[in-house]
Amino acid sequence: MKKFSIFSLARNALSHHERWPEQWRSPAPKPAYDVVIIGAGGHGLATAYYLASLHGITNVAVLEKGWLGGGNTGRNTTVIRSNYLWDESAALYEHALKLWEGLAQELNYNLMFSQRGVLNLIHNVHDLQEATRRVNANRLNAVDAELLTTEEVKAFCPILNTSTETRYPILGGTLQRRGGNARHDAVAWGFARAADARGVDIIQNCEVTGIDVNAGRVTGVQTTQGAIKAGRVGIVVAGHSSVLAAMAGFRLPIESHPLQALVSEPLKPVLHCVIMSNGVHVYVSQSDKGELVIGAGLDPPNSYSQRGGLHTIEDQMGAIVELIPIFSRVRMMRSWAGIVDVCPDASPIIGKTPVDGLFINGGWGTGGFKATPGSGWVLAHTIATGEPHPLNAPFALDRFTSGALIDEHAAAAVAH
Ligand code: FAD
Ligand code: PYC
Repeated sequence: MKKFSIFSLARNALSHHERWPEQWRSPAPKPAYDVVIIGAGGHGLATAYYLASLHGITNVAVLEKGWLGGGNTGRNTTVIRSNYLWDESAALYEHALKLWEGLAQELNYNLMFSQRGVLNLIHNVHDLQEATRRVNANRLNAVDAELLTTEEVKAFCPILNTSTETRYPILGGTLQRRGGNARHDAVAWGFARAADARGVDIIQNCEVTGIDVNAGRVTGVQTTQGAIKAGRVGIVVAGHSSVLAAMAGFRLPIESHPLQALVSEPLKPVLHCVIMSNGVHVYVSQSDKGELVIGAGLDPPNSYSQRGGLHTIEDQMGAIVELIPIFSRVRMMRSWAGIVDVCPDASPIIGKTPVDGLFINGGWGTGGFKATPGSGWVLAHTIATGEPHPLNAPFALDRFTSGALIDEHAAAAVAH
């Protein structure tokens, strides 16, 4: 058996992957589906998977203008946590975290989910007050959260510079031990394979160019591969939510910005947790390949270009070297950006739209990766039943007219 495996490995290595079975089909679109999901990021694919697996709705197409997982899902820095302030958010993100905890097994796919702990640093009195309040709120919501002193921060992550001589000294931190990372591409691939296996058509290189509405009801979409009819359509396009909403004739309170990240050359294991600092606007973790994965705040201009300015990266490099001086001679390998859609209260919109049968899931800003399974789960419920689940009801679009905002700017953290 061992011999066979080695030969098989060698054959596959030399065969340019010729004999590798495809993990999902590449079907041509049918003229009509029960449900069309626009956007094959993690959220769109998870929605399709849960429609099929939990609600028995399998006549579903997921339409993707590029390649699946090529948007923010494949560009994000993979921080997963559920330590949000308000009850509504804690419930939603904690639901997602619980799904993450069983997801690799459920999808039978190695998501490299690693609960290595997320440490948020405190640098000033305001940070300390906000952190204390949020740790207390988290505990009331059964979300694990700890408030650490400077000494406890140092003991948990010894490479941090806790000197009082720095520009923004570390006064403490909050720790969510169940937080961590997952392999972003694998999340898209795992959901895609599982949705495809249940009959969902995933159609790549298929851009939606129009949304058909008749008498206030959605009837289908126009695409670069032709018209497709559907009585229920979900818009799940991250940074392009406003563009798709405009096609259906309504506006969203969303601004789109580039968000950048970069990775270093690979290093031996040196950082075992995720470090985030709102105060100095930087966060870092180490991937299983050894690269430091580093991110910063939003690039301020509104833009649909998937790249940002060098000055943002320069600032984050300065911040990281102050926090972790041993990184000062590490070379950076590549940088990139995604487009994130930001709501005024830094919380997502998940639910109905002014058009009957048309649903939206967007506005996750800089923090939607962590919600991927939970987000798909609640949107699938909403599309299947026509009504929001209690978990996503507070995140309706009409909160911007009712005033019931869910202000998570502090928890959305470093990037806002
Ligand atoms: P996407 O993966 O972007 O999927 C949307 C898809 O829609 C895309 O593939 C796009 O091509 C497609 N699409 C758009 N328009 C059309 C159209 N007209 N027709 C067909 N398809 C269309 N979140 C965290 O929780 N933790 C993090 O650490 C984190 N770090 C981040 C770092 C960076 C640099 C960035 C950019 C984002 C980060 N995020 C993070 C945010 C997170 O990536 C997103 O909130 C999340 O991935 C959104 O998932 P999605 O499936 O909705 O979007
Ligand atoms: O939401 O935790 C987060 C996050 C980290 C980096 C970008 N977003």
